[in-house]
Amino acid sequence: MGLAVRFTQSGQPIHDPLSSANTALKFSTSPDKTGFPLSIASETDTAELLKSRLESEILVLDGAMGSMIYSLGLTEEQVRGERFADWHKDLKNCTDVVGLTNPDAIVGLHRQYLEAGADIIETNTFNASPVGLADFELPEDVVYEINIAAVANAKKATAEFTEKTPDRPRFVAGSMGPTSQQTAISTKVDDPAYRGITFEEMEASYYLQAKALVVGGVDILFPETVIDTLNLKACLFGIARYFEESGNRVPVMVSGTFAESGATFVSGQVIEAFWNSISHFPMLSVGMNCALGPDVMRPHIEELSKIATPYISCHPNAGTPNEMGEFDLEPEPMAATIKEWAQSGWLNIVGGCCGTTPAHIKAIADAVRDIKPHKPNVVETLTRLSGSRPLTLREDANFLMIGERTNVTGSRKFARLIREEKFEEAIEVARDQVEGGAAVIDINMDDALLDGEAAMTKYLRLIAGESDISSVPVMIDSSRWSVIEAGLRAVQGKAIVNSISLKEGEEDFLDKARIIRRYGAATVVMAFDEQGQAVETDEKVRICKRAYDLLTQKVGFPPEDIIFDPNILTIATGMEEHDNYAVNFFEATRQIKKVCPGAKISGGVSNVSFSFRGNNAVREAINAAFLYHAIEAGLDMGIVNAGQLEIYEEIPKDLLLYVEDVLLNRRADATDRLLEFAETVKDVRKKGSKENLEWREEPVEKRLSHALIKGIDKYVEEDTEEARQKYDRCLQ
Ligand code: THG
Repeated sequence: MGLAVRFTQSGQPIHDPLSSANTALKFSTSPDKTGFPLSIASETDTAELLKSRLESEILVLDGAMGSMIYSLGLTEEQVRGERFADWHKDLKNCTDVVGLTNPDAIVGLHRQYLEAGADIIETNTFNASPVGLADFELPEDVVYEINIAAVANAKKATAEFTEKTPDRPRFVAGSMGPTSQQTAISTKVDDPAYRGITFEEMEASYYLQAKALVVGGVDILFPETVIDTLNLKACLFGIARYFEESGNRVPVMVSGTFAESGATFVSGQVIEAFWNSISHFPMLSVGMNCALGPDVMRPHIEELSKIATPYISCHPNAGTPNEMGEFDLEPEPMAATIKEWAQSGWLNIVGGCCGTTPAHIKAIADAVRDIKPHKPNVVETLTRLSGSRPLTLREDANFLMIGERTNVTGSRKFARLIREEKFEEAIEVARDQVEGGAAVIDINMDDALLDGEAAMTKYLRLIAGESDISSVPVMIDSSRWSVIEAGLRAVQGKAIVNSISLKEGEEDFLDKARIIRRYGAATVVMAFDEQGQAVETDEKVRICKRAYDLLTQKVGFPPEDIIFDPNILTIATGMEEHDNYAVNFFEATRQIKKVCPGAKISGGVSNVSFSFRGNNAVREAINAAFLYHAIEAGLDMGIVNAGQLEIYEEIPKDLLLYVEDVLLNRRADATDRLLEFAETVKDVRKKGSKENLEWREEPVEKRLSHALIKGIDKYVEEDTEEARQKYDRCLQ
């Protein structure tokens, strides 16, 4: 697209928020610095009214606006009005400007929907952001003014109706559309790393629109028709930033647009993954609109209503477009479908999108009157992450593997590929990790010879286009904050930051945590403070507990989004003071789990065996035995070489004895004995390591389980066939 739009950080408002008529929104107290509003709504009377009505009834939203404006039949001249008579771009398709040049026409349309029974009407601002209106080359101050005018039009109409029925006030929601730009996917077929726009540009654009809408006086902000979750995250980031900077707050409704498959319309994220990506933002409602007629939307809205915690909204199209591209679902059948969903207890706010008219809204309003609204879900507090698919760590979850190989400091091969810009091959490293069982991949670009921010951004964008890799959440690993933030701006899913710590003191720690929260990510917290890295058990526990209290009490960081890393340090180095490192880790893990309820524990597992570099057989045995004990102590996840993990039960008993003597610090000469024994293991393993087929001697059940755990598919057909013949029924 190459849109030459540039935005100032805050935009240049034509109204000063402080002097605006909208003073009711001002907070009397200074805003918290959580990176978020702590409550979903401002302390305004309207917000309270809105919430109280939602408790007892289903509220009705208006219907399509664009088609109504086109049906007015305004000419190019009429759309331009006097003000834009000489504008160098055609404005006929700029429906948003009509509110400025023909305000009465827009007020008239709003009236029709209010007459039909709408409780909430949307401002005519679907495209009215700098990015959304870029094609028309209107300057930012005009974009700002369009929003102000649009709110005034909507409020004029609602005021008339609220005056008539004061016990039933009508509300104005500021519509914020998706724009034509994508941050989550490439819009150039030959360049998968291309993005039409950056996260920062998107955020600044939505910031300006949110500010204009709130200053104009909306009751609600409504990012809707979301087809790209990263755009939405930028939008919510911009809204949160505006709320914090101004002290103003209004409730926020969010509505996504999903394809028939149930994935976000262009960025391909399934519903639960979408919800996990945005659930950090305390919104009034989440819902679905556009793309689908009610028939196809049914299972998707049902799913959303079962997993999301806010109120649920839904405003589908009037059916799927026919061959002529028209929406021909009539008001009555559409209302009947929505009524059935409402009766099923799924909905709080209903309305219509493309193809709907005041007649549809009237039918819907009549249909849902007196039906009990959906009761917001209370869900289990679990660590919930996402790529394009959700990842939930349930209480009984198995140990979660985080792939370590996509790390320029952890793999010579990966480092070479990135340095030589062989990105296609570098993507295969991630794929191997996922195929090897990694449920998350750790990505690190910390190399002095690399532009870390650029490499992180490019790599994340590239894997976003690989459906098997992008299905898993990413762990953004860097010791440089700017690289972490570059990573956060490139992922639509709910990621994990790796890592923050108290190394630079409390203020720096809390600032970063707030920003992470605003991006909606979880975070690894290293057991590190102003004095350095924690080595002893009590230091590890003390630092983690201190970090936990700070995060939960000062930032409102959810415990389940905190992942402590109590430092896996290298053992068997020959230095006596390292002998208890593994034991300290196990013990600290136990204690941290007790004193920091809800938090998870992780670590870089391969670190523990660095001293056996060059002897993979022994390294793998140490890693596997370490994992066995760490998991027993409560380790929830770990950064490992996925696909290469040895199985504890399969470590030769003699080797295991020497390894555990070292790990558990059972005797003073443990390291010497392991070193001596390692010499013999090295040779034996080297010969057999090409393809150690000892396991093929086992009975078929054992072989199948070995192949499953190791991901070996070579013998699967013959083994399953043998098993099938052995048993009476396949299921057995
Ligand atoms: N905690 C947290 N993050 C971390 C670590 C940690 N990130 C990085 C690291 N530690 C975990 N990742 C790795 C990756 C690779 C190796 C070890 C840890 C490794 N690599 C081989 C080696 O150095 O011998 C490389 C071999 C090769 O080049 O192929 O062992 O602790 N939060």
